Amino acid sequence: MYKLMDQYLKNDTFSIQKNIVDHSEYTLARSRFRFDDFEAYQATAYSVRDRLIERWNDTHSLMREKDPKRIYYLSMEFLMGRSLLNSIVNIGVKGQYADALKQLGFDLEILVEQERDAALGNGGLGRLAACFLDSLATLDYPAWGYGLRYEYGMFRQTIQDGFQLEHPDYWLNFGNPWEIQRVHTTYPVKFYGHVDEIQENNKKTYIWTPGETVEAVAYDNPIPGYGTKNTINLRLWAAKPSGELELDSFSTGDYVNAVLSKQRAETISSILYPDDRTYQGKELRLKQQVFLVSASLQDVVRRYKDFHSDFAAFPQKVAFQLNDTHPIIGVAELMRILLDEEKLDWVKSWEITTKVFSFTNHAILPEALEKWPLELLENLLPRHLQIIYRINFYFMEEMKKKFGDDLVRLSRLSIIEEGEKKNVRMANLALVSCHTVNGVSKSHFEFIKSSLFKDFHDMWPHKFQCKTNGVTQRRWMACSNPDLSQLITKWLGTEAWLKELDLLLGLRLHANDYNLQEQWMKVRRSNKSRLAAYIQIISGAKVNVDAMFDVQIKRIHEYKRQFLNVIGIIHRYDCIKNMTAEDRKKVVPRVCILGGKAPPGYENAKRIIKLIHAVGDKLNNDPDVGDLLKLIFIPDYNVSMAELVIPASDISQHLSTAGSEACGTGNMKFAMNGCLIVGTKDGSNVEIQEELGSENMFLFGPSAEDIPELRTEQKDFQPVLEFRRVVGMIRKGVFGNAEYFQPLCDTIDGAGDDYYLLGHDFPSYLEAQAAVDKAFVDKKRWAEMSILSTAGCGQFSTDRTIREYAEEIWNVEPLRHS
Ligand code: 26Y
Repeated sequence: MYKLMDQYLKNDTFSIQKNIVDHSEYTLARSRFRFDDFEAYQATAYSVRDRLIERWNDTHSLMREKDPKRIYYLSMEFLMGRSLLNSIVNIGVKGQYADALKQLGFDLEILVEQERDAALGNGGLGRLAACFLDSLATLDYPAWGYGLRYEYGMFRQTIQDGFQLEHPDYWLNFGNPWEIQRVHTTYPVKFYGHVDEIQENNKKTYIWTPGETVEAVAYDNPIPGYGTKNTINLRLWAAKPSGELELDSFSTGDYVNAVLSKQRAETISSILYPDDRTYQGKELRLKQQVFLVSASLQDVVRRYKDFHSDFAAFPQKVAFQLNDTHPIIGVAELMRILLDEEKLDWVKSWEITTKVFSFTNHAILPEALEKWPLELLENLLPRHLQIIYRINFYFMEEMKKKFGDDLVRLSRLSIIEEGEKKNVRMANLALVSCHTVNGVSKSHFEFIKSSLFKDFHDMWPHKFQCKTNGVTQRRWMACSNPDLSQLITKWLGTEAWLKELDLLLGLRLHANDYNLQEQWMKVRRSNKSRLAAYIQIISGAKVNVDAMFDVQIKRIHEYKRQFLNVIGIIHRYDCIKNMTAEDRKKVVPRVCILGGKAPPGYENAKRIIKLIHAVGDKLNNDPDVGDLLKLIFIPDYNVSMAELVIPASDISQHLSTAGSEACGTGNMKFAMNGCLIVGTKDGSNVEIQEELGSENMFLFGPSAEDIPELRTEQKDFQPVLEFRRVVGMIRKGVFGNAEYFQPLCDTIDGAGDDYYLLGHDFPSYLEAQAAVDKAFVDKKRWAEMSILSTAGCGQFSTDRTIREYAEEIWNVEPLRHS
């Protein structure tokens, strides 16, 4: 291996541009950036990649030999983060690489940080897809992920004067050693044009003549499992212009326009859409969805046909999981392929289609459900719209038989939303055509059954399942918290927990053991020092490592209530200011750390970021406060940042108003790493509490069932004095920018109805925070709680989630290498 890397290091093809200015803010900030390190990272990555390709080839051969049922995970987002460390941990060569690099004069830890994050996702939904791939590979499932190779992933966030600025994420600029371009694996994806109906052998046949064809080219990313040879594939599609276009224009002599349309075609896969929760009908986004599913389905059908002469066995060989409704247009696309290209009849095509698709819902807000204007579909996908109409026609006929003239119900069920402007409801299409729909936590499952999709659940309860999310312990413990992982292995006497997370339960036996507690807290402290050093580099602030690190990192959103956190911080500040010197001695010092990106068009989320900075400026520089309270915002939150912050957190906050977070997976990552949770009775917080016990968590506030009534009572509600005082301070300009913060303050008092119930939950939030302070002082008890938190997390591995999907939804078996 030493030789291999040495050879790569000397090889000219891997030398890179020397005048790099902005490789990565993070590495620059750490002041560790050396060109040598970057080259060494690349050499290492290529050498690891060679090993991955070998395993990938073996896996592929085995699949071809055995032809098992395969699972295809279709997702518009895969938030992969970095690959180097994860790959060498999974294939079991981390130690060897670290040694070899040392001999060459490099430090693996530093090289790892040279890699740019593959940020092809917004947040939870995309990261879940990435964790799923890790578990699918580890559990030996014959699986592939399909997604888009966005040239610009999630925007890069910088902060200027406390305001968020968005910059394009040029993550591919320095090459991507983890992908293999398959120049010969391309498929045409068609858009626009018209459909002709012709008679062929006494049968109506539909011929779609597209107005635009874009070629999809495959890029493969090998995903190695942990402790197995199984290496699955993440195939990402990039758009390249189709040759046909050029020919057309060539014949009309319009060379310049040919080149321009070539450029337009390439924009399809150029940018990841930020999730701004309320749905926006953007044509390009729909084109991206079609592009993903059409290329993927053509690829799957081709692979199937290599082994089978007809489609009878298709449902026994193929399962598609749709990550939310984003790829649901795939239903119409598969129907089109079967009807128009494979010449199957409607009944057969529909039977096959409804047996292969299942979908996961991740939404709570009805307004986040995608619906596309009928006109848009008619123009962009004329043949698909015909198919959707026909699906809806048969569905409505069936419903009429069932519900007679209950027109209100029929109109709710219909895939087509009537009205002045008609829409196609993608969730309804999914519910009609998928054999299974699943929620992502117990509470979310109850919600979709009783509210979001009630009509469908009343009719087809058998279609509904609950699959609580998880996270992979390989990335979120073994890679990001190696010292704690080693300690766990030492005390459990095995590293089998990396594949069977339930084994963490064994830590309960030792939670009270002084030796474990001491070692545990020592590791946690050294993780905190690492984070403190980073904070000093980015902000200049020196934080006290023995203070409580109180963290909230996630996308910035009103429903996630970072604002409640800030109001709590201001209140704490205000209390400290008004204390006697004697009382100040009793205050438990805290470093409050926030991080997250606001969707670019979401003004109130951006105001929250500015407020965090404004409050931080004030209290961080107040000599009365000193080390008792600090507020730090970490810019450009992403997967790698989470890997640094999570192992260093004492408490983390998960404050969404009950009934608004579908699941939440950040909380699982924190809890696994021994960080205690302050949270509401929402999403997976509730399930985590069931496992850890309420004595090891700080849950507060109402349950989801109480929320509708509380909302109706809001008109007459008067928040407590402390809450009003804080809001008054913001309004009065104590933190400057009084005018800019007014609209934010209006959402919680005065003009606003405090939809997210910050005022209502504030007293119980303060109680929870007071309980945290009290607990933190008792070091022994805190260490025990922290160990018990990790011990109780066995359920929250995606290994458990994936097994449930495999057994209860996909009906697929592992395929083990001999
Ligand atoms: C329509 C579009 C622009 C869009 C794009 C992304 C809409 C939604 C999303 C992303 C949603 C998402 O990330 N949902 C989160 O899924 C996680 C995994 O299930 C949950 O843990 C989390 O609660 C939920 O907010």
